[in-house]
Amino acid sequence: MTKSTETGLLARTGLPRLALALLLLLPLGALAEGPKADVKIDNFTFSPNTLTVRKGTAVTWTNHDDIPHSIVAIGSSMRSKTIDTDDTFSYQFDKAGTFNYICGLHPHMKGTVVVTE
Ligand SMILES: [Cu+2]
Repeated sequence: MTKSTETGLLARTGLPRLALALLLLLPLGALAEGPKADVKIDNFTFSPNTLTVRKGTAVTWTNHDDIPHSIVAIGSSMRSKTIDTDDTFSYQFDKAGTFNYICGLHPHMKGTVVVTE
């Protein structure tokens, strides 16, 4: 008798605890994610061509062309591998400043990321 009562109590107290744990985990997960922004590569053009983001933003480039591209920053270490069709490259900007970049395969393709404090 006592055993089944205990099990019933556990079932009753266990569920709210699980719900509470999930509620606590969700905001933490959202914080870890941080802000995000996207740049499309389409028809040999970065869009938006100049992207302005807050410090800490992860920018993702997606290649919509049927030929590969890459992202090579001028004067900084950011450099992607070759981005094939429908592939992406992400980079988190942790410093404020203006980051000019080109496509490593087509250097006439130019873009800018402005990172604000
Ligand atoms: Cu290219």
